[in-house]
Amino acid sequence: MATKHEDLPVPIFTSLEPVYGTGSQLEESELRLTHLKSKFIEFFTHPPDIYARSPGRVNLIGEHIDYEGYSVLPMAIRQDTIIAIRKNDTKMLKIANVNSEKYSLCTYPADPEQEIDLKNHRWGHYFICGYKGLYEYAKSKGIDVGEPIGLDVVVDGIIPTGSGLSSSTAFVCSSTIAIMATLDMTFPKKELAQVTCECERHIGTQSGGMDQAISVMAQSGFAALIDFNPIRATEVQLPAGGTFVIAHSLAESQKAVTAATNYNNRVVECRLASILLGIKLGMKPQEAVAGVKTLSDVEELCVSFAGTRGSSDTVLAVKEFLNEEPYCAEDIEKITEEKLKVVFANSPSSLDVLRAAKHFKLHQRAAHVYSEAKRVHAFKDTVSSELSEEKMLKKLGDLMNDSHYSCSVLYECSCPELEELVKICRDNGAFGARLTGAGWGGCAVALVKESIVPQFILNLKEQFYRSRIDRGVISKNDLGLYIFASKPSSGAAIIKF
Ligand code: NG1
Ligand code: MG
Repeated sequence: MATKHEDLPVPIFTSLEPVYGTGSQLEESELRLTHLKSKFIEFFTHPPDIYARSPGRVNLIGEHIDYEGYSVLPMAIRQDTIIAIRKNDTKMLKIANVNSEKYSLCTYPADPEQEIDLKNHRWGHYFICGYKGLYEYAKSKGIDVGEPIGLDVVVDGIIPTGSGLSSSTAFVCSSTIAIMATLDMTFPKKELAQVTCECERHIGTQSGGMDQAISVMAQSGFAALIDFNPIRATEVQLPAGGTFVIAHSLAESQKAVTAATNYNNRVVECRLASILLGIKLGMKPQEAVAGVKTLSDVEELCVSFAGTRGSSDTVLAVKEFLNEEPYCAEDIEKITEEKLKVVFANSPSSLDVLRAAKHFKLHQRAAHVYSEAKRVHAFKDTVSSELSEEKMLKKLGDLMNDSHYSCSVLYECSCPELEELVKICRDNGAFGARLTGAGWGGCAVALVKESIVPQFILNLKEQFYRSRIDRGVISKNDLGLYIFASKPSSGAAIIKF
């Protein structure tokens, strides 16, 4: 049997064409690498040994379900983060950025055991996520990597931050891969996808593995259905007549900073919803508290329940057993027969959530997760169906619209700017539009008929961005960073340039 690409290591290239294609993109990338190299020499007086790049992604459908164990369907975008790296003998990690005005030099000890100071967020922390995570992983596999080494590093990232396009993951993955290559280690891509997911959790978010999986494993020209436990990527060919347009709402979502009230809050709510469902569906409270981690853990119980009503719909159990009114901690503790502080005793970031939360919307969050998980498979099935292209695009658009509604109303991870943007996308002829990534700001993605893309982008510039340029929120010259069409791009690579 042919080896699957996910079983292969991250590719090593000596030229840029296989990564960036031909034409103007290639020229731009060559210039970028030459610039990165000269910056490296400027900072450290010698050139780097190698470069590693990892792309951002846009999630087409399947939002906030990866950490619940459900499959998602993202594609990599061309925008990426490149790390230039070389060993030093100072026992320090010196992390510089080509944009040194915005990101000043960060230094850390070359110590994989160091704690990341989460209360004082610094941009260099994401590199340390990779450094710590990789050493931990090597140790767990019994690989002898010798004394921890110091590193000179320069970062060049072109994914807008806080945009829901995984700038953080591109940074963590390219860092991890650069360090891995410097230490002469190599792992299959699917293993690296898992490792980098664990690396990024050092920043304090209880992330699922979607972003790392697509960033590491993407294949040019294809979106991917990503499954978890174990991680797997299946190529998905998108219909040729449609293009995904990505547009930034210009509301920045700082996920690492707002984790306790936004992202981790939802992870905790999903865990509580799954424990309660487990108990209502027959598990002993103690057993549910100890054993149930995600909504996918109790899916079978929900399906059996639905069966008694002649259905297979998991949402039926949610409707039957979880109240629509928000729960307070005491309501939940009556059912779990355990203090929430005890349930989450091993997770400091969950305890932060408990301190910040007034109530928990378990019905709504579980209804979102179960229905969104189904939409991902409906999307995949539609793409491989025999429908005419027009009908296929329409159906995909409808699924995207339903996903957005669920994110907005049930999961409450939208914001006014995203609502306005999604509406403008639909008013201008998109088959469908939705927020993408964690939400609470960041980008929307719209599925648009290929032939109207230029006009669509012009209309958005006029109807959404013009007033923001006039108010000085962004500069006209930067518009290309905030709205662009994207085809599925290639995954991580090591470059010896
Ligand atoms: P963003 O915030 O777009 O990088 C996050 C998570 C994903 C996934 C989505 C929501 C990280 C690194 N990524 O993405 O795993 O849960 O939100 O679908 O935290
Ligand atoms: Mg992120």
